[in-house]
Amino acid sequence: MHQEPQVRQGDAVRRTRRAAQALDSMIAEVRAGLARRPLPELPCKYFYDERGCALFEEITRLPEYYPARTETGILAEHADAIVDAVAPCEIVELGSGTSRKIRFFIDAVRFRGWLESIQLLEISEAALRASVARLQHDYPEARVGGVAGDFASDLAELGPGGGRLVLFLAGTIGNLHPQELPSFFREVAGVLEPEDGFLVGVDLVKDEARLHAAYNDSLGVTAEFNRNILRVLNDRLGADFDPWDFDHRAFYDSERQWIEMRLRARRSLTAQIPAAGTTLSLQAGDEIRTELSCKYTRETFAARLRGTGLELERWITDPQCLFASALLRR
Ligand code: AVI
Repeated sequence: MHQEPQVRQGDAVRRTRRAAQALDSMIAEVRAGLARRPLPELPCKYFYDERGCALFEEITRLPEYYPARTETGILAEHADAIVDAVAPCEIVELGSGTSRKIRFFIDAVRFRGWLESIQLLEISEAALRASVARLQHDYPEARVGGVAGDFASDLAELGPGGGRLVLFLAGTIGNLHPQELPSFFREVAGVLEPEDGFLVGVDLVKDEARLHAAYNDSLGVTAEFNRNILRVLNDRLGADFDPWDFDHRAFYDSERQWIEMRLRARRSLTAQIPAAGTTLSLQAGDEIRTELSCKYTRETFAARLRGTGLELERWITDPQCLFASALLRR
C-alpha cells in the first residue's frame, strides 16, 4: 500500500497542529520542568533553535564526539543491504536535522528504481525547510514533504504507510527517558506496515573516559550548546537568564547507563520567565538537568522493545562496538 502525496502545493512543509501551538506546549513543559525538585529540568528538544542546530552540527565534527562519524561509517557500509532487506519506496526520517545521512538510503533506493517519496519530521522549522528544499532539488523525481513537529508526539502526522523505511539516526533515541521508549515504539509500530523497516541509531555502553570526553569537549562547543537552551528561553519566553551565570556539567551515571547534562549556577540568582508566568531561584551550585543521553547494549535495547509490537531484526555495529544500527520490524 502506497500513501497519497502529503505535499501541499506551494508548500512542502506542513506544520502540525502541535507545532502551531508550540508556544503553549513549550510554556507548559518549561513551567512543569522547572518546578521539579530536587532537580529542575528542561526538555532537551529546546536546544534546537537555529543556533542550537548549528552548534550540534559543530559537535558532530569534534574529534571527541565519536557517534556521528561512527554511524556514518556503519551506514556507508550497510545502507545497501538494509535497503535490499526492506525494499522501500518511501524514506522517512524522524528528527532529520540537516538530513545528510538519509542520502545513503535515498541513493540506494533510487539506484534500484524504487524511489517515490521522502518525508522528514523535524522540530526546527528552519532546518526542516532547508532540508526539504535541498532534497527536492537533488531528487526531483521524488515527492519530498516535511512535517514540522515532535517525533515524540506527532508521528500520526506521517499518515498511513507501506513500503516505508523510517530512520531515527544519531543516537537520538538516547535522548528519550528509558521509560518513554515503550510508548514511543508502540507509536512507531502504528505507522508501519509489516513489510516496513525502522532503523534506529543506538549509542552503546562503553568505557567511561570516552563517553565523558564526548560530552566535555576541549573546545567547549558542548558547553555552549548546553547554555543555548537558556538563550532559547530568553528568545521565546522573554526570560532573562544570563547563560554565563551557568557552568556546563556532563557526567556518566554508570548505574543508569546514561550521560546526564546539567547547567550549574555559578551564583545565587533569580530568573524571570514572563511568558510562563514563573521565576526560578537558584543558589550557587544548584543545577538544572538539560539532557539525558542513554547508552544501550544489545540486551538492554532489546529489553525495551518487549511488548511494543516491534522486533529486532538486525544489529549492526562498527568494529569497535561504539555504536549500533538496529533494524526493527513490526
Ligand atoms: C542529538 N543527540 C543524539 C546528541 C547526544 O549525543 O545525545 C545531543 C548531544 N548532546 C550533547 N552532545 C550532543
